[in-house]
Amino acid sequence: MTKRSSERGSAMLITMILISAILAGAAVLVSLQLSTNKSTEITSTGMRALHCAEAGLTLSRATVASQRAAWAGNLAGVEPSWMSVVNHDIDGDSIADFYITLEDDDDEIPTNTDTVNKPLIDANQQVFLVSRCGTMVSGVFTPKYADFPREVRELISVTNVANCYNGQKGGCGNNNNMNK
Ligand SMILES: [Ca+2]
Ligand SMILES: [Ca+2]
Ligand SMILES: [Ca+2]
Repeated sequence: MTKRSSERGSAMLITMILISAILAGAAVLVSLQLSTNKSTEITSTGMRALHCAEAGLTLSRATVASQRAAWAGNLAGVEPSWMSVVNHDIDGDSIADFYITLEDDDDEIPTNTDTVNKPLIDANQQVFLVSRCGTMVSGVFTPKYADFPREVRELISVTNVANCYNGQKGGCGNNNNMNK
């Protein structure tokens, strides 16, 4: 092999190494861009699902509070029938966007004489309002955004005594507070 052809071989090898490096770099850049786009999309869909569930909370809060007497019998994970007065369609496509249920808090433990929690009986005029983004059809819940079954909850507290607050002596609604 002449010196000249040896130099030509080395130059070609270096060129091929450079081209390979450039191609590899380009591939990494494309892959990074794709994954950035994907994660932006995931974040934005997740946010939409969360906002949808939060809208359910906001729209339902007043109705749930006003139906205090009808909480009983509606603590088993099914949306109360009286929730139908609330418009469930927030984007105007005539399909309900959220599903509301009530869940009792652990109100029999440990302050009352009951030692067993009774999730179907509200003993302290407090329940969780639970809002899920999606639609319930024939007992099957389908999240509005398939991979984002968002759910938000808020403790709703209602008392029968006007202008009463838990910090005052005797508590609120005979629930006995810490003040003596
Ligand atoms: Ca809708
Ligand atoms: Ca209970
Ligand atoms: Ca309760």
